[in-house]
Amino acid sequence: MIRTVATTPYGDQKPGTSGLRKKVPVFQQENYAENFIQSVFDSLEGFAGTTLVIGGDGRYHNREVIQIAMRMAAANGFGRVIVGQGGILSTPAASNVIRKHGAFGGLVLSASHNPGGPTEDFGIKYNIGNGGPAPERITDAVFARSKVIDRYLTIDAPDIDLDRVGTFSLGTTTIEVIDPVADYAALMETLFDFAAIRAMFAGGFRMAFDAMHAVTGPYAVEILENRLGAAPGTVRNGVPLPDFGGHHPDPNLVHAKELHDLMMSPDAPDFGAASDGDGDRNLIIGRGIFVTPSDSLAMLAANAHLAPGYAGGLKGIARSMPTSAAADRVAERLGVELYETPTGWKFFGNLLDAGMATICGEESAGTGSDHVREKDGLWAVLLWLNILAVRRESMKAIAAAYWADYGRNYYARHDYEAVETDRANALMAALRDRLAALPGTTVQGLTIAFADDFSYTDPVDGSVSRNQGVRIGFDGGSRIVFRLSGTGTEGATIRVYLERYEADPSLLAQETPDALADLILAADEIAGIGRFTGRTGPDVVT
Ligand code: G16
Repeated sequence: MIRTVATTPYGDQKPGTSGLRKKVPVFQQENYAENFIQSVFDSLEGFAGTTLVIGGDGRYHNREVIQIAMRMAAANGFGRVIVGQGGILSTPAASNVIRKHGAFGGLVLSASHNPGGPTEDFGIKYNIGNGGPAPERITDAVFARSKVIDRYLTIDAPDIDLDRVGTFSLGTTTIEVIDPVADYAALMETLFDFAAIRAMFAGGFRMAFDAMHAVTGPYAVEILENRLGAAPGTVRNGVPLPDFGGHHPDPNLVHAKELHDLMMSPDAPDFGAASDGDGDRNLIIGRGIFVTPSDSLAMLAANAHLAPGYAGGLKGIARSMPTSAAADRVAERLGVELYETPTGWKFFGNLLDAGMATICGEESAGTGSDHVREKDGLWAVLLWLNILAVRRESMKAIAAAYWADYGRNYYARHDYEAVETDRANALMAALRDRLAALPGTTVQGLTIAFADDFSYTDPVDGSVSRNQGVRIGFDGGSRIVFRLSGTGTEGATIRVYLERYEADPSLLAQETPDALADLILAADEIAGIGRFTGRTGPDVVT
């Protein structure tokens, strides 16, 4: 029986870089999740009788919200809901299921790389029919609706058994509980040379994959160990846990330190990788070498033709603005267009749909292609494995050859986390005020060539996104970018992105902090980070 339930709005349901992310107790407030989900449905048109995909990364509160969402989808008139067994679907797998099954859209329940647990983070994101995150015109409409919402629709029915694959009913709506891994693994087999990778593992190639007790565990075990023959135990921390084992499921050098230390040890495996809470990010480490996400994007783009799915070449490459310019040189060499977008995977969707780009990437450990409309952690790992299997060289050798050929973009991101929002806003406002005066001035011996606030005009639909981050460019190609994160749930996170291009062959093997030393000092001098935040250094360096 469909029921209309009266509710009152919350004022804080503005989707950020990637959906609505809040602490679990916020989501546990009366009707909080219901309000947001109904606001999503109220912002969509023409979905009666169509299919909605629902899945999440298995974090704390996932199962509860999935039951709520299924009931509301049924009450709002969806004809079919496809949900992953156990409530699980990695973000790229959800994107694939939406596309493969011709769904109207999907709800992805995740706070990605943020920690999980009763007092940690939860999130809800709506993806459209192309499988990608909703564009701003929809997320703006959702926020507007959430501010005035006065009722939601649900249905009185017992919980669906999410642990059993099968078909169930909620009122007149069909609920299909599917194996979350099968469709995704099948897609990967179409893109990569599984036989070559299998032969490499059979030849003694060793790998460590850290699933961080998050959603990629079952995917990685099935693909790497079962289908590709990697040794049992290759996948570590492979059982998804609601609190990710108490860890932060962010595959960077801070939170995947164990993997990093292993890969730098004398007995390191040949290849190391990790993925995040919802499986869309990746960390790539070769024996004795860490490759930044920006470099990984460039190296993957330069070698993608070695994988069957990309043998025909790339249509274009897209990267987010703060991502290093390494991929730009690959695009130039390939004679294809390079697109620079604001931070947020949603900005790649139009380019991919229009066939203008094949490979996309972000400094925040996200890489992907036109096979889905989300970034895809395991995809990046498999493309690397495919390249290694064909080239039969170590990652270290591949990276060194790449830098010798293209030059190296030394790169780091410094994060100042949980800064008081007012202070962070004041820092950015002061910086924006000074933009016009900066060009031509010298800081730490570096001359500022340009200073602006990044604005993006989507080449497909003409939509404009302003204030996407302050860029300070120096003579010689070095760059500092300042922006506030759109994914945090506590105060503000100031991100400072530092980049220096080096083509001198004798300077390609420096330690990154040394190569960036003058830029790090310049960043503080230009933005007054210490003065505004009272901090003496960043909380996280990636
Ligand atoms: C999300 C977005 C990414 C973005 C990242 C960081 O990733 O999908 O496109 O690069 O957030 O954003 P911010 O710098 O605003 O925190 P994820 O993996 O959290 O979904």
